Amino acid sequence: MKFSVRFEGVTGASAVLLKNLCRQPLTSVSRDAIRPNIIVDEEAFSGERAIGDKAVIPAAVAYDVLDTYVEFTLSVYAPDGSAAKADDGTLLEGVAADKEYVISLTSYGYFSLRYEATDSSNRTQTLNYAINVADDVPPQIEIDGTVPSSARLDQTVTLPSATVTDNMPAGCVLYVCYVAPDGTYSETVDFQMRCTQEGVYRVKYMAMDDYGNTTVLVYDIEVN
Ligand SMILES: [Ca+2]
Ligand SMILES: [Ca+2]
Repeated sequence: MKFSVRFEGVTGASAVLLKNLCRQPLTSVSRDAIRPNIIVDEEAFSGERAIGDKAVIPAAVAYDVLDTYVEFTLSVYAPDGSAAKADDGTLLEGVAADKEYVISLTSYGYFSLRYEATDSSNRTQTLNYAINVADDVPPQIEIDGTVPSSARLDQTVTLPSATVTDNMPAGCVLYVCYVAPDGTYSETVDFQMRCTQEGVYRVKYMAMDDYGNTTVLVYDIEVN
C-alpha cells in the first residue's frame, strides 16, 4: 500500500501520526484483530409491509482492511423460523450476500435477515435486520354459549366464556367488560358481573391481537 500526504503552511518541527485506517488501528501488533465491515442499504428493510408484497434485498458489501478474503453470507428466516426462499428458488441460508434477492412476503410477522462477514483470521461481523409484515386481520371471537338478555336486580350473572382465534394467535388478548346503566365501566372477573342497578347493562367481549386489530361483540342485558 502506498499513499502520499502533503501539508502546506506548517512551520517548526512537525510530524504526522497515522493511527487508524478504515477502522483498522495501525499498531505494531501484526495479527489482524479487527472484524470486517458490512455495508447494507438499511432503508430497504424499513416500514411495514403488507402480506403478498415482494421485498427486494439489495446486494450488500463487506470489506476488511487487512484482508482481501472475506466470506460474506446472508440468511433470511420466515416468521415461523424456517429459511426463506427467494422468488428464483434459492434457499436463503448462508448464500452470497453480494447479490440482490427478491422474496415474496407470504406470512405475517417478522422476516429476519442475518449478514455474516468473516475474514481469514476468523473474525466475524454480524448484522441483523427484520422486515415487518403487518398483520391486518382482526381476531375472531366465538362465544361458548349464550349471553342472557335479562337478569334480576342484585343477581350475579356468569357470562359464557369465549374462544379467540387469529391468524397470529400469540399475543392475542380477550377482555370481557360491562357498562352499568349509570355509565360505570367494569371488567368481569371469571366472567362474572354483579347487576346492582336497574336498567340495561351493556356487555362487551373485546379481542385484540399483537398489532392492535380489534373485534368487539356487544350484548345488552336488561336488569329489573
Ligand atoms: Ca480483519
Ligand atoms: Ca391478527
